[in-house]
Amino acid sequence: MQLKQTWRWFGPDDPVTLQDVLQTGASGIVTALHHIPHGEVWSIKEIKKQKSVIEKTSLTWDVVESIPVHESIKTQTKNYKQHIENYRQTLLNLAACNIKIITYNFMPVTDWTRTNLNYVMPDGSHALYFDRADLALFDIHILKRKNARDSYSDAIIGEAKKRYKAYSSSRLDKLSSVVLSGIPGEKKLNVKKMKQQLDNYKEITHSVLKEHFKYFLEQIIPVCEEHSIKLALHPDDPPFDIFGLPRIVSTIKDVEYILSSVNNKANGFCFCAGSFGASANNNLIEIIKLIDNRIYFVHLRNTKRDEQGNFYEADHLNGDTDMYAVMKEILSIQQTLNIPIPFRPDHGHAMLDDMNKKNNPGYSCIGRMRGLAELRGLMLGISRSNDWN
Ligand code: DNO
Repeated sequence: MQLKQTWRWFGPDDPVTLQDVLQTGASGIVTALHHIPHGEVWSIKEIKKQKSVIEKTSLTWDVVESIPVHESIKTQTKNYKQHIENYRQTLLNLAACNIKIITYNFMPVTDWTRTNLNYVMPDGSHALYFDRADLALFDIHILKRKNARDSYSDAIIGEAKKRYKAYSSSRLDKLSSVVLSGIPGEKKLNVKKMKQQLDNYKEITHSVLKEHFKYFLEQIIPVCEEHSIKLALHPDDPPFDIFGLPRIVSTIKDVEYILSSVNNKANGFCFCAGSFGASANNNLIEIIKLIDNRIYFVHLRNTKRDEQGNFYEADHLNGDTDMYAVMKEILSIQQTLNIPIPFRPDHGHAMLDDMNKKNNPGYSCIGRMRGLAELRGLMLGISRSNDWN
């Protein structure tokens, strides 16, 4: 059996329409109710509304990405118990609408973070890029985080200072807006708000955050078990601490801890090749083998790193990750199951006609469609040669 081909759609305002999605070859949709503020309950009415828009085509809403975890839950402050209760209610409402694969993450303050959304590739297409010196520049000179220098090597601090002097003010503004850009369609952070949020983490070490995460899981797992909901935890992107904040879903050790801390089938993962793959220390095949049949959703994306730990998002089959090996490993898990695991091409370059349109960064149509087409071919080739059709 093959994996199910899905596509992330940001809702009715997404420049890529559902009709476009049909032409990519995907048959499933991955989406969320982005208009609902973090922490509030998704009502059955709102869920059904989005679902019926999707089902007017032949597509189905297979995966939620994401129900955001409210910051108060991560820091266990203010009304976090109410927010956990709201989360449980949202899970129940989704289950009532028969949507049962839920992606989420536990990254403090920022979700995925990049420093350039238009890195020009040799073929002229645009990719997303993460550059440590640019991040340090933002952190030390724009955000002016206390003790920020402790997070970087002297070489990076020196480079950041040099660039801070050299960049024009519009380039500095652009850098801030990229670092703070967050999820399309959702509220953006600004420097002031980010500072306030960072303050809430003063006492929160890795082990405290792990305890808070475990507590959160313990509160929601019973609902998931009862309603056959599969939680698909997305790893940290990038998979290391940034802004002095603890990140706890970055390495194989983290994965091991999470799987065993609440050892329940509902506690599963979204295996994101791009996020784990951005660290040279991660062996993706070992991570896949460890999570095994608790992989409920898959993001396939490739990255190319340099020695400083900077990386750009490469073509799906052409980066540091051996996508053939990753696909083969996931497909072999698939053969032990009787329902297809959904996967989506994660990100894609802005290319060809994408470049004349407004796009959500990383989520243009043609670039992702190229990724999906390549991955689909790879999947078919592996399946056929192993008689796994
Ligand atoms: C980026 C995405 C992430 C992901 C969330 C999941 O493109 O992969 O933003 O959706 O982290 O909760």
